Amino acid sequence: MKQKYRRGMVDNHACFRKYTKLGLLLITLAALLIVHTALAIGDFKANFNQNYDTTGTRIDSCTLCHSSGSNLNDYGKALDEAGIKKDSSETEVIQGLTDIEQDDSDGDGFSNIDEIESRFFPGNESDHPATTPTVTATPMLQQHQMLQQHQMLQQHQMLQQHQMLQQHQQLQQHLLLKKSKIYQ
Ligand SMILES: [Ca+2]
Ligand SMILES: [Ca+2]
Repeated sequence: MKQKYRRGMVDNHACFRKYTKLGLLLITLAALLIVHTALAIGDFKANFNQNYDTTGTRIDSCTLCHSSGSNLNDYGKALDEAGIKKDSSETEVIQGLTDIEQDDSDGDGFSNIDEIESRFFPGNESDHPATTPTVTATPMLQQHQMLQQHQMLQQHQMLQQHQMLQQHQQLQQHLLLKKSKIYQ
C-alpha cells in the first residue's frame, strides 16, 4: 500500500515536471514570437530612419504609417501596396520606400519625398510644408502706380511752391522798384 502510494507520488512529480517543461517551452516560444514581431516592426522604422536620416525627428513616430492604433494611414497603405511587410528585408524596405517617393500619398500637394525631407508626415494631409503666399501681379502693379502718383503729386507741389516763391520775389522786386521811383 505504501509502495503504491510512493509510486503514485513519483508519477505525479514526473508528470508535474513534464508539464512544467512543456509550459516553459511554450512560454519561451511565445516570447520569441513577440520579440521577432517587435524586431520586424523595429527593423522597418530603423531602415526608414537610416534611409532618410530621420532618427529623433518629429516624423520618427508610429504616426508615420499609422492613423490610430494599428490602422494604416495613406502613407502606410501605400507602403503596404508597394509590398513592404513587417518581415521585409532592408533591401525590400528601401526599394518600397523609393518606389513611392514621388507619389503624394496623402494628397496634400506635396510629394512623399518632399514631406519626408522637410520632416512632415507623408500620410497626414493636414501636415505639410508651409505654402509660400503667391504675390499676385495686380497688387504689385497697384503699389507701383500709387507710388508714381505720389511722386507726381510731390513734384507738382514743389513746382507750385517754386512758382509761388518766384511770384513773391517778383512782387517784392516790383515794390522795391516802385518805392525807389517814389523817393527819386
Ligand atoms: Ca503629401
Ligand atoms: Ca502631409
